[in-house]
Amino acid sequence: MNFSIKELTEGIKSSDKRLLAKAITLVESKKPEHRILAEQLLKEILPFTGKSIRIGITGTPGAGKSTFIENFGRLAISKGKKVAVLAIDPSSSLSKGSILGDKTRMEELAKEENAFIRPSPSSGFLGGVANTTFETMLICEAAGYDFILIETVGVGQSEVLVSDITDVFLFLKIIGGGDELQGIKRGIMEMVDLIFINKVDEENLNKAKNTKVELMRALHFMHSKEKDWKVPVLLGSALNNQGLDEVFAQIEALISLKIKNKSFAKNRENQAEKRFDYWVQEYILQKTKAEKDLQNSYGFHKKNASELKSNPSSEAKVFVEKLFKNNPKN
Ligand SMILES: Nc1nc2c(ncn2[C@@H]2O[C@H](COP(=O)(O)OP(=O)(O)OP(=O)(O)O)[C@@H](O)[C@H]2O)c(=O)[nH]1
Ligand SMILES: [Mg+2]
Repeated sequence: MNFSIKELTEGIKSSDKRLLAKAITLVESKKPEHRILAEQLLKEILPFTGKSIRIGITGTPGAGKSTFIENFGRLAISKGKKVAVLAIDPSSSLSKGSILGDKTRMEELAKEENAFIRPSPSSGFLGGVANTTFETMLICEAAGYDFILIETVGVGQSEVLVSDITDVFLFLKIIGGGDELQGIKRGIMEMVDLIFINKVDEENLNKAKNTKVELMRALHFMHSKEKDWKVPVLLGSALNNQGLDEVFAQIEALISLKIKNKSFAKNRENQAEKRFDYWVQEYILQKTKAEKDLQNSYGFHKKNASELKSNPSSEAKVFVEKLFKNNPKN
């Protein structure tokens, strides 16, 4: 690394995009020596974090998430906000990332002085990806970004990961034929704070309204995530800048309500606890792998698991019990 922690800290605080990118690369690194530096850096910037609104954006491939972020981001900038865009892509380690393609779709936003766009990490297992995205978000906050927009890519677990690190979860829906709700996992409906039906124009306005009715009916049976919050279903077009102002207003309304309900801070505390648990597991594993005396035992049990001599979970349990027994303090 060619930069000192002091230089990186100063760079972040002055919102220097080049140093911001370097700092993010550092927290994304899996190398233990980089991790030590990353911890130092995070300690320095922590007092300057926490002030942004963290927004997750999900939706089926092609729903218009990137287009939405581009134009919503520009709208937020026009209202005096600084906007950072991150993407979480659990599949990118296999596909080598589809995000660079997305970046070009955010051309206009990328030109803005007050925007920062960061592609997702290209490696790491699921929990790890969410974790580096969380730390990247802290770095962006310390750099003074007011809105952090996180695009989920693909389907599956990425929604859960993003909702685990955000304050607001937005679902972009497109009008489909037939049964509108088919293909929407119940899990997603339970996570959303706001639904935006995208690609609505004059020709499909009626269909969009039907979709809205069906969504609202489905939402009616859902357990409400936030007290006194009825998930709004909005209609618009990300491409033509229609309905984005309303999204902005609803996000502000939700944040105010969460602050009033005291759930805003509580939610973030819960999220930090999850991050803590993640790191407990990660560091135990790292330390185990680094300790010479443990390597044989670790290798032995891992091999048993890989050969399916016993259930991997049982094998891990035996190993962890050994670990704690060997500790003279226990
Ligand atoms: N007509 C119309 N097209 C739109 C609208 N929003 C997005 N699109 C188009 O839909 C296509 C997909 O948009 P993206 O923003 O790339 O969608 P995405 O959800 O980010 O896609 P992935 O990241 O690949 O999952 C592009 O060709 C957009 O121009 C809209 O409001 N109206
Ligand atoms: Mg996209």
